[in-house]
Amino acid sequence: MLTIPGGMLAAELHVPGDYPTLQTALAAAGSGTTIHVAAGVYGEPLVVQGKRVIIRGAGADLTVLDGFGLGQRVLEVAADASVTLAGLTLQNSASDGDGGAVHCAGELTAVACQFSGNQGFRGGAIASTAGKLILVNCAFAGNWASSGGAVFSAGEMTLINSVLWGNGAAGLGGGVAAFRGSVTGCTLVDNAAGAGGGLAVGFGGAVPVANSILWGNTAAFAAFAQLYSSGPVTACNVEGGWAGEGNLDADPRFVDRTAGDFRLVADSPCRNAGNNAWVPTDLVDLDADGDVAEPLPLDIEGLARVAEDIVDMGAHEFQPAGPTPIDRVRALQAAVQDLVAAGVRLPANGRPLTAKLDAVTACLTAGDFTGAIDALTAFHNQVRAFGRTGRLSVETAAALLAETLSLITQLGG
Ligand SMILES: [Ca+2]
Ligand SMILES: [Ca+2]
Repeated sequence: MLTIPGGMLAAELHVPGDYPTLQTALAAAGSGTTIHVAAGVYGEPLVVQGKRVIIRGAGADLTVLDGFGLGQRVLEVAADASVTLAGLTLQNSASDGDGGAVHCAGELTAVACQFSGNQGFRGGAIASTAGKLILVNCAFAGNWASSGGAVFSAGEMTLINSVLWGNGAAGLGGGVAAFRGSVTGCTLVDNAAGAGGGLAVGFGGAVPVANSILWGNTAAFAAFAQLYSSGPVTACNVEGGWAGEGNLDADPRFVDRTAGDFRLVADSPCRNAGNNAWVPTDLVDLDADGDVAEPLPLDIEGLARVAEDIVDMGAHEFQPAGPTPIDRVRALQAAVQDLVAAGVRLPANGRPLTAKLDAVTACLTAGDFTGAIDALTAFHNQVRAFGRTGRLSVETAAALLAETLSLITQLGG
């Protein structure tokens, strides 16, 4: 039990450990409770009223809240309630009303959740009718509604780092229909609608869309196949093109679109084509470091959100391979120079070491890996000699030797 401001106790409950069902745990939970739901498939219609709760699964692949196609939605959030869903899948849920899986009149946050095969009137997966909706690192696939195939939001919606794939709506917004808020770092592919196959946003208010990919979406109104919006669209890859700073119209080159793998290949035009000014803040503290004001640190896979200094378009950041051999030699040079600058007394200001590293760089630049390995071996022996004679401390020599041997291994030595 942790004490939180106001003297309340933030309790932790476990299902099925403490309570056999989610319903009974929710009924017993005080405001501020986190309910941990073990791996498994759960089929109970849930209602949350008058409290703030966190429902945390074991991971979206493991903990499933299933509607079993019975025509009852999985979760109802009352106007006086706030619910956070994390690490869950909500699937096969349906309702004649708004929100096939979740209807929210209060506040809803979903982090690292999947929503699939849900169906509702407005919002096949989620309808937020008045309150606040925050969606981070979520995936929506195969949801259907009259408008807002996956998500319908009449209130404030913040949609971040999420994938919307193969959702559909008869009217507006095959992926999402939203009145207010923002969309950043999302991938919307192969959704379909009457208008706004991927997104339909704004309706008079401006909903900025940034750092996102809208590709392969379709609509009866072909001019609005990807997007139906009067708001700013910045640093997005939109099939067919869209006006706005930094926008592209180029095949995004996903790893495997037909399999729903929307990671970028190395030569994707979306790599390093986003705008860092649009990276949102870490509202939900994805990295659990207590800092919610920092720029979002992670992408939808939990990898670095900004790699290679510039954010990518879409929910997935391309992760470069490790440093090149030349980068590693430069780092060794810098380490030697730092030692000299710090007053470590080496002959000729460390020239016996740096000259050997210069030879390594020359060989690498010429493509001579055998020569590079020989020069690295010479550097290795010189470091070891300086370690033996006490010119380098044991720790410093060991660190340099370890990096040198690792680099020799990288070069095939
Ligand atoms: Ca990048
Ligand atoms: Ca954080």
